[in-house]
Amino acid sequence: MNLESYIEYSEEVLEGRKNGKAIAALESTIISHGMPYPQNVQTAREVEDIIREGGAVPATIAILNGKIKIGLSHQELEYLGQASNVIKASRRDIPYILSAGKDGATTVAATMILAELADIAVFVTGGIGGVHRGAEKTMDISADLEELSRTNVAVVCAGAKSILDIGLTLEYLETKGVPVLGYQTDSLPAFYTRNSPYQVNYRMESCEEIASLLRTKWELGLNGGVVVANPIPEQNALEENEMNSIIESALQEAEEKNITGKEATPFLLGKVKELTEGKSLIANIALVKNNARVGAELAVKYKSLKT
Ligand code: PSU
Ligand code: MN
Repeated sequence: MNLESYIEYSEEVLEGRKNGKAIAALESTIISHGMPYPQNVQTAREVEDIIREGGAVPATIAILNGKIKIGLSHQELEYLGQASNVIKASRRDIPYILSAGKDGATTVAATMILAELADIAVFVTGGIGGVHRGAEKTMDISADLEELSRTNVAVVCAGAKSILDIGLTLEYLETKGVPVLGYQTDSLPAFYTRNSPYQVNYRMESCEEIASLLRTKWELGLNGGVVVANPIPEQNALEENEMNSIIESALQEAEEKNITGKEATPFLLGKVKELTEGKSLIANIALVKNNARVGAELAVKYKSLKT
């Protein structure tokens, strides 16, 4: 198998690896399908800087021209932020995009796969996909959950959005044996808000504790990911009742327009942004940055345990 022929590392990642630094992965669907230009590119750059300030090396992951990119240059990031023909890439899309020489922006699922290939254990994002509301009829369950069940990467996120059925998402993760950890919280955060009606499995006070759990899990051969749920900062959180009614109307419109499959999540995110008049975008940016702080620290702590 000639795995390396599929992968291109950025200079920064190669250099960091040579110097024994911790690396934190970042996804790219959030750039191409999750936020508008130019805020997407600016946020991606600022998030990378936060990872650097935290002592780790950022590796934004995407597929460009049929090559797996572990770390993007400024030009590549700029391209990804503006291009309109980038495919939202989950597990099932990777072979097509690589063999056809196309561009793909990786979801949580695909970023986990490629991070593991590149031996990166910690990955920072905004929110994970999950079981959609009404999934008992539509069977819309994000491939992110399956990936969490099998791929050895910790995903630092702000919980799951209430465009999803958070309760069913937790049930699914339980069935699949995925630990859901709360970073300094008992309640599972719901992305725009710090709390949901659901509890995390285990509250963790520090990144040391989380790093130790990761090492234990993987040393035992208990394959699969871990959800590290980090609540949005208080000052950036949105109002719960307002968000609930906005999400209800976004879901209703998606149903009326019969938006399904991979289009569902980007449509819902776009609608929420429209209906909050951009407030959701500001919150989204703040929570990703907050996750980058925790992710960098976790990457550094995990690396120091392993060596
Ligand atoms: N949830 C968010 N923001 C996002 C996504 C999910 O709050 O940007 C993106 C992530 O890339 C995630 C993907 O992996 O959407 C899930 O898509 P789907 O529901 O189609 O699996
Ligand atoms: Mn889906």
